[in-house]
Amino acid sequence: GQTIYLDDYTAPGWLVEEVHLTFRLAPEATRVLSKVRFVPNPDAPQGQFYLHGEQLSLIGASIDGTPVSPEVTEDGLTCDVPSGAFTWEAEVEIAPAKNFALEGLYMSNGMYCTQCEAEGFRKITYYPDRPDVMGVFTVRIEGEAPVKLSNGNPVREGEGWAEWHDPWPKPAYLFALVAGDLVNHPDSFTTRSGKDVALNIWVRPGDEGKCAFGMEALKKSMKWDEDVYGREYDLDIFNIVAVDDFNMGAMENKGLNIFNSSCVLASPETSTDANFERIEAIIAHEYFHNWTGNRITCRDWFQLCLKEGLTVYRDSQFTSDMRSAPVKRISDVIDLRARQFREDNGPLAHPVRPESFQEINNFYTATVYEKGAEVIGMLKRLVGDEAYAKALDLYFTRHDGQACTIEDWLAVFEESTGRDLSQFKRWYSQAGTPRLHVSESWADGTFTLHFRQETPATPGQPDKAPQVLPIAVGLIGPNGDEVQETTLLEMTESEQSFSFTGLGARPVPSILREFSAPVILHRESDNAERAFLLAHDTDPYCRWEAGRTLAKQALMRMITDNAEPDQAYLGALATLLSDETLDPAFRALAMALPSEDDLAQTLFETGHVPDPQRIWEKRQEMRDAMADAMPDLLAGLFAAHQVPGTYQPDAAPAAARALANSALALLSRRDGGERARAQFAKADNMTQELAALSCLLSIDAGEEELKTFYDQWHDDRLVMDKWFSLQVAYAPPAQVAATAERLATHSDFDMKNPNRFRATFGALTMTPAGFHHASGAGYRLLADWLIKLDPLNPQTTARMCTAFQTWTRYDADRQGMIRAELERMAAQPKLSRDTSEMVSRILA
Ligand code: B3K
Ligand code: ZN
Repeated sequence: GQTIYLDDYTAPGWLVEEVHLTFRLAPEATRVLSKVRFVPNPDAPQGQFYLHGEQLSLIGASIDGTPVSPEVTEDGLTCDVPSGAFTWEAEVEIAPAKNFALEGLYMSNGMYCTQCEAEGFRKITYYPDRPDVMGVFTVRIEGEAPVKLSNGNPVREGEGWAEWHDPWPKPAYLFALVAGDLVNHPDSFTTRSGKDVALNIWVRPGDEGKCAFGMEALKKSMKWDEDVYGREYDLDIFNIVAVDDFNMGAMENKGLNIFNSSCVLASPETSTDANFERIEAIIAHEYFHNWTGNRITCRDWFQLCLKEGLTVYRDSQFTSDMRSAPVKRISDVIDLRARQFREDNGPLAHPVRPESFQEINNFYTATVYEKGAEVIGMLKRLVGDEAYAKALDLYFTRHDGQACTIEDWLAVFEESTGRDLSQFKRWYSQAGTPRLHVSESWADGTFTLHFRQETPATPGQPDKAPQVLPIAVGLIGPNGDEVQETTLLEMTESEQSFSFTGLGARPVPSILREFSAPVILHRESDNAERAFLLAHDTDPYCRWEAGRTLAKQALMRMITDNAEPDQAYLGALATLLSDETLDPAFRALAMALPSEDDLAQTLFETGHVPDPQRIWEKRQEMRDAMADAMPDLLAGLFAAHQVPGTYQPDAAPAAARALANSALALLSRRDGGERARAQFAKADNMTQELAALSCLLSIDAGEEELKTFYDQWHDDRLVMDKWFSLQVAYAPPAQVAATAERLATHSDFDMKNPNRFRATFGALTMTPAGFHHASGAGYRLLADWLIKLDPLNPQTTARMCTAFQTWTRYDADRQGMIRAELERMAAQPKLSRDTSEMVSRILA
């Protein structure tokens, strides 16, 4: 494949003033007429006129009304054009009903919809499909569908047609069109300057009852962005559409956000607490893109983190404000370690701003999104809240309407704070997770922390320079009182020491409070000290981390030395769980053991070859030990956190359910599933029903309940996804692959639907003892299905290849089997650019 480099960027020779599009919709033969006003870019040489275009049949083209015969290739066309401004017109034909890649214009359950980011617009018509070309779009839709939507404001409509106009210049990736038999859940919002905005969530008939929660989340997001960032909405109407077949979560098209139905439809009966929280966050995320992404967009796709890192950061601030900030921070750390550290530690490691790619869709990663957000969090910590607000105001005023770079972003911080951010900028260019080693010394009332940072080599980057690390530290005295409140140390060297003077006794340090930098902290410490921090630290993240480290050390000793479950850990956990002053959500998080994947990585890094089966067994043993060590405490927690009355998805009742259900999972290991069965039978919401069913499946029970669940929900697509993934995730390790294989033959399986495919095969890859089973059946099955999916849907196929990114951790047999599967995939004729890039990077 062809590689694109950041350094090769050149400005566009031609700019777009206006675009008029007419769609004559038909499933097999949609005609797209385009009329584009091009003007020479005064700041760049014009060069050869080039328009992107893929899988289009060109019917005809003209320039200023005179027919032309452009030179058409597989991915675009060139044409001789006048030297001044001109009007380009073209008519193309496309077949949305045959588009299973779900990129460009496609159909989902008879409804037309689009997905253009990153480079899907070129599958709709010939166009300069790059984010630094921004035009004002007018769109006419012709067809039988009763509802026809596009970006911006509605202009006119008549029998069989509708016209939309978007006054804000935008790149083609933000274009959207929807047409179908849809019903809406309407509402409205008045902006702080008094403008009325019509709000709609459009869904398939039958789903009307699942829109209210998303609508409330939208209104909260609109208000929050005004209050916190001073950003108002800028059109008369804001539409959200739910689509069943969608490659990702959602898309921020200007004024017409398109959502995977799993990320917007919610009801107590069909959605879990986790679903509700995720929907609220994604609605906010897409809405916040209206300023960070749409009004200010990216110059080129290398700058993706400019909009994604910032928007993830903004949505995490929103969730912290709506729910519990400490719980959100801890959940984000868990997620960052599970997905971003995993990526950073393997063959797919890349900088937050990548420097080259073959297929940009492969770079919508945890590194660009979540590490990109961490970088902004560090920046805010370093400059302070006020300076952050000032820099953001400058960013919005200076760059409104522009396509920008990371340099533009950092410049507003440098100018508004006077800081030199050249070293900080390494966070954007250097891949890999820094390891931060710390040791301590104590003499004459002075306590000193000695830090050393190093970042392991990553593909293409053998040597790493020191980064700017904001390290938030507090000190706790021997009696448990905080003697030094949180202070921010700014580390810039490879090795650096910081002293605290005038102390009466040697303190215990609480380091990396709030997880102030995305690093792996190495600190020699003993169980007694960790238990002390678990009991006394005032920082919730550090407190949780102390417990996690205790659990991890205990599990590591069980795996490597056959040790018994650590009584000190179990005792400390029991103390924490009994503390009624602690948020139940925090206690539920403290109860969760480090994941199998986390343990595998830690084993690998400490010189062991991880055995997935053994990791699974030892975790099970630890869970049994937890159940045995505190039966009364667990039963008490379970009983005390039952939530009476009507289901509410808010943080407080959700936290109570989380704690009760964590207790239930352990209790079920010893009560034969009695409590879980009772909960399943009386559940009136999906959180309780699914938790009970999971508990039963995890103890090899629940056969009956699984059937009941199917009978109850077989008509609900989103709940059926849960039915598929649950069975794979809770099968005994030796049965995981066989279960996924059997489910793929079920009449409700549909490989063309990404949600269903991920429910089945994503569950396989996220069940390590099953996926990595020594038989190799998991690897074979996944490769078989990825080979089948690739010709239909390259994006989802490529994304799921990441299951193999940890392969070099494992033993020679497993490595051999994985390599063989990757090579078998690589050898497929006509493998997509997406998948071939992923496979070759993983194998490299
Ligand atoms: N910007 C989209 C993601 C597009 C992915 C293209 N493969 C959703 C989001 O980040 O909000
Ligand atoms: Zn985004």
